[in-house]
Amino acid sequence: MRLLCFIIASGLVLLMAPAGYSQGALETPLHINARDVILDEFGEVLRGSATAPGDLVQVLRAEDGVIFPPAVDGRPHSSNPLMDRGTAGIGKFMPLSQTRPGKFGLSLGGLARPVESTKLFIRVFNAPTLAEASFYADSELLTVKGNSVLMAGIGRTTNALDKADDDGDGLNNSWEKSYESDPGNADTDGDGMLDGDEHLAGTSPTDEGSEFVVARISRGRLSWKSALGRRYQIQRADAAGGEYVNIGDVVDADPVLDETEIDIPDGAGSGMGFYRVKLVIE
Ligand SMILES: [Ca+2]
Ligand SMILES: [Ca+2]
Ligand SMILES: [Ca+2]
Ligand SMILES: [Ca+2]
Repeated sequence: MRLLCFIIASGLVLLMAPAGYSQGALETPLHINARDVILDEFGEVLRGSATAPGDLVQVLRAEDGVIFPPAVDGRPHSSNPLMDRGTAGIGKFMPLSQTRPGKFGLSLGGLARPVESTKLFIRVFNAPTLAEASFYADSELLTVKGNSVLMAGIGRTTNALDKADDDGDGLNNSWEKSYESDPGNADTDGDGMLDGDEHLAGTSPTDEGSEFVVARISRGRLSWKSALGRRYQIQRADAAGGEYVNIGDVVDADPVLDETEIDIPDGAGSGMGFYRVKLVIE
């Protein structure tokens, strides 16, 4: 009788022990969730759904508590090994009803559950595989503590895997991959504007119809294709081959439309000169 009481008592002690001590006995999986919607380098929500997990998510160990950048091909640094079952996709474990997920949830259970005090972080890529990826983002350093759920803040995948600019056009190799432009040709679409300049202007480096042109002059108003956040300077010349001079102040792009329209400065009317719009690079 005395022995039986002792066994019950020790069982209670085990259950009431701190979570870190009892985690092995309880076998509770470690849950890791994205805190916010994750955006890619273009500001678009990362792709993937509950039924078809998409862009690549990795759980990496930070052995010395240090996060190192990946290699050019996306492989993790040797001090940040991929954890057992530490691969997932955007959309995993998200409710089916969620139409714009951009998040993930994953669980590491059984033998894959990291032990107490393990330091880890989440790395998210802008594509489902390393071969397709060009940009990534890392969460902050996370520490396994009892049974608490780890909430990973990722932000945007704006870290370039390949920062080199092989053709010197101002666009690094990662952006060339994102745009599907040619990393060995400074003006991929041959429209006279360098790939890097097209990136700054918000035009497409792979579409010769997407360049920087005056779209319309009508009744003393000038309109052109513009991109949010860009600033422009209007210039005028008396003849097509003449010298262009700045007229008016620098103009901010229309914040809503993909075109900006203004009164032609200095009261110059249509047909009285040649105009062009220059992107202001600051
Ligand atoms: Ca380039
Ligand atoms: Ca290029
Ligand atoms: Ca071009
Ligand atoms: Ca173009």
